[in-house]
Amino acid sequence: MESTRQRLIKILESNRDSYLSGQELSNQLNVSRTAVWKHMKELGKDGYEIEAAPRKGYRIVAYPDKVTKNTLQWGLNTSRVGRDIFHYEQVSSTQDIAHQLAKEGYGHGTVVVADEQVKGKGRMSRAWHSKRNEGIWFSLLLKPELPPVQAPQITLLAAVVLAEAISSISDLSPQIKWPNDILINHKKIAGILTEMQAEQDQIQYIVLGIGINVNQDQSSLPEDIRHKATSLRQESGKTWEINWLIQLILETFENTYEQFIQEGFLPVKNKWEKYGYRLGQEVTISTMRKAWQATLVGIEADGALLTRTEEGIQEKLYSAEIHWGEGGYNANP
Ligand code: BT5
Repeated sequence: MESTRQRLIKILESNRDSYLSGQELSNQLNVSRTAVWKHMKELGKDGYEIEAAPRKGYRIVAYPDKVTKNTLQWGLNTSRVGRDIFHYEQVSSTQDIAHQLAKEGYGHGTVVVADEQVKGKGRMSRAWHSKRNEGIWFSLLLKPELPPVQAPQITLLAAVVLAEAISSISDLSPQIKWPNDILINHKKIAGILTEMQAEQDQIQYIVLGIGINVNQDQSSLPEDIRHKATSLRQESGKTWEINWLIQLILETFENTYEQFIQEGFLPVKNKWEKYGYRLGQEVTISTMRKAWQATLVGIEADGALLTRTEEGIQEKLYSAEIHWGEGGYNANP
């Protein structure tokens, strides 16, 4: 059931160009005029700008960029992703909350989003900087009916979603650095963390964590990563509306995910390779014991990176350190 507030927002939105009197709104919503007025005040606190003209009534003039469950769900064009949204101003990590919600029985597509994380996590216990209101920090709960070996495909899919979403709204050229970093001009703009609970042959759930730097300028990125990190604003010179971006990503995710469920991994693989960083180029690969040169060929269905040496020997890599070469990611500025 939609709340009165959600209905009120919808009515105001569909009458953007005209005024609605308090009486009309009270009739349509079936609440008192005082209740209408109270809701208006609450909307104002959430950043909606509502013009109240004497004898004419109310009219919505601007939407907030303040992220709330309502602003995110308003106009969200998905069927399952984002039906349940939990928004917090500050959390330790959205991942932990999403795990908790999974245990409480929340379903596929549940979103946990925060303005700020004080203990944002990267892979292998690394830290993820998630300052207030400067980026998108969210976790998506997924319940795919797949065996655990296919989980890496979902991570690769998420990277494709981010690259596609960024390309669709800008002239920027995002690239996916294997396995899952999104780079623009060799600098990291987004990261993905996939955590899974599984039985032997079935995934119970996946918590897919996505962090995207949006409105930071150089000085608000922590010093230790400044040389290798960037934000949408730095790359595009524009400030971006966070609500709208999250909606775009959720919608792109749902479409790509549905295609993956129906058609399998091939479309994801093809798109991933379209954005793959340094694909077709030679890089240096190292493990604890040796270092060698190889050309990056593509990705495999199990998430491995396919490489080929000069002698034509193909090898699948699951983990190794890659030196991205002259002017590449991580190179000194
Ligand atoms: C990642 O790990 O890139 C996964 C990041 C996932 C973050 C999301 S935010 C919502 C959800 N809740 C969480 O707590 N996490 C997820 P990894 O590939 O391990 O990269 C981590 C490394 O990236 C760090 O060691 C830094 O070098 C660098 N880094 C940290 N914060 C960054 C930032 N904001 N932008 C760019 N690089 C960053």
